[in-house]
Amino acid sequence: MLVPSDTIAALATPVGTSALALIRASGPMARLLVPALFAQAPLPRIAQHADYRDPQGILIDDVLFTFFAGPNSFTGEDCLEISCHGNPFIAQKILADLLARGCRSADPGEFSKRAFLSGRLDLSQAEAVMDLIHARSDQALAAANQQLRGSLGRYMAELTTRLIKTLAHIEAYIDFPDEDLPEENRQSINNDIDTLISDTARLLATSHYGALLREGIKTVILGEPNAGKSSLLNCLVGHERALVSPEPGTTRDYLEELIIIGPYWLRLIDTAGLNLTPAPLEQRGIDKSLEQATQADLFLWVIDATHPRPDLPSDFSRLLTTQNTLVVYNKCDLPVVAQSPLPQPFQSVNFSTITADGLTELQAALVNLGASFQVNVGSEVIAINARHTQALEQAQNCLQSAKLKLAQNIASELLSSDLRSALESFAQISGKIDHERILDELFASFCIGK
Ligand SMILES: Nc1nc2c(ncn2[C@@H]2O[C@H](COP(=O)(O)OP(=O)(O)OP(=O)(O)O)[C@@H](O)[C@H]2O)c(=O)[nH]1
Ligand SMILES: [Mg+2]
Repeated sequence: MLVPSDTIAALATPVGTSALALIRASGPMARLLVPALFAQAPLPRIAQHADYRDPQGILIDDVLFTFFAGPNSFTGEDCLEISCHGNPFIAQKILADLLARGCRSADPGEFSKRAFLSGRLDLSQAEAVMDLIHARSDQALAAANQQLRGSLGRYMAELTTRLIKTLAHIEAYIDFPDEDLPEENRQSINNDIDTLISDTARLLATSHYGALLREGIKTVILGEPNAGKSSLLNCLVGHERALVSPEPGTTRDYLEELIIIGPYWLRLIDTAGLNLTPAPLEQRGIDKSLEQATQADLFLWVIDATHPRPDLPSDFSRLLTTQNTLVVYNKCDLPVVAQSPLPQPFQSVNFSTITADGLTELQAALVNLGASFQVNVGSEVIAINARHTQALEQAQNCLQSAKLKLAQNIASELLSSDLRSALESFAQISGKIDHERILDELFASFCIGK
């Protein structure tokens, strides 16, 4: 892979007024910039105080700069980090000066791409940097941190070693076309492929959890009109996000809010009340509720406990399971009536959005439901992303096809070709394969300065 020879520079902190801003440069010029800008020697990993002056000698700001000598830097190259006062005007002036001195403006994700190209990070670790920046919950943070420390890379390295061994086993026979694979070898190769398939499947099972950590657990609040769904959303969000009124049919269109519950990030969706005999406008609201419900991970079914509960329309009730539903008996601050048994043994809590009684129980029940999505792979929290999922699915198809060929006693060459394709798909995850397009696509989704 081509190792870059130019020096890139970018603002690493958001544009806006803040206490400090950080500008960084990476590449061969970083070492030369220190004496040129600050008349000091580039001492690695020591923060130094200096005046930043433009080429005419006019003071821009007093700054703190740190030089990192490659390969002991994030990118693996010589790097210079400059902390200035967090005024976007100052930060832009410093950046413009660095560009005028020969640096190039960094593309999105280019610092991480260089870290990958120099072998400091594998591809899954570079992606974890992005996950870390976007993590909004303890679980997302834990998964990103473990991936950054190489959890997925290690798992893939182990699978890859085993696959190479199996491949070598088969290829040993290709050189002797007259000899069939002996039966006992066929058995052991079959077992090896089986365990590779099941270990790949264990990783694939974390895909849904990965999506939940990155996008939030989609939690739809549903129930009859006036049950207190919007009040529940407001209660969980902590402010008046949704309109509430004693009139049934207040919420016509769904609305969405993100909240943190325990270690999870929930995408909470308030929906229009489900009336079994709706007027035409109400029906449109209910159609939208159904659209949301069909994509939901969790449901909060709100029941007004002051009167006997109506049934849910069947389109909705068939989506509810004991694993994905929490029933909220609301308005428990008022006199309540006995309720008919629920259609399934759902977990339930008694609640009042007025007094917030039951809030702790409700949050604990949501955390419990959230935990059911987590799939542990050994002791590690692994939560793969869509790119990993695609590569692993390809690998699984190839392994399945190899298994079939083995069973049908098809030539070893074809068997080994399937296993080689599986190997390539494995290699895509850590990026140990030369594939410029994948890299460009992947790093383009990063932010500038990262
Ligand atoms: N006493 C009492 N009243 C509540 C409680 N929760 C909601 N309410 C009242 O019930 C009425 C309806 O509340 P909403 O939150 O608008 O109900 P909704 O389910 O969103 O209603 P729609 O959007 O019309 O389907 C309002 O007058 C609320 O103040 C509660 O826990 N106790
Ligand atoms: Mg409402």
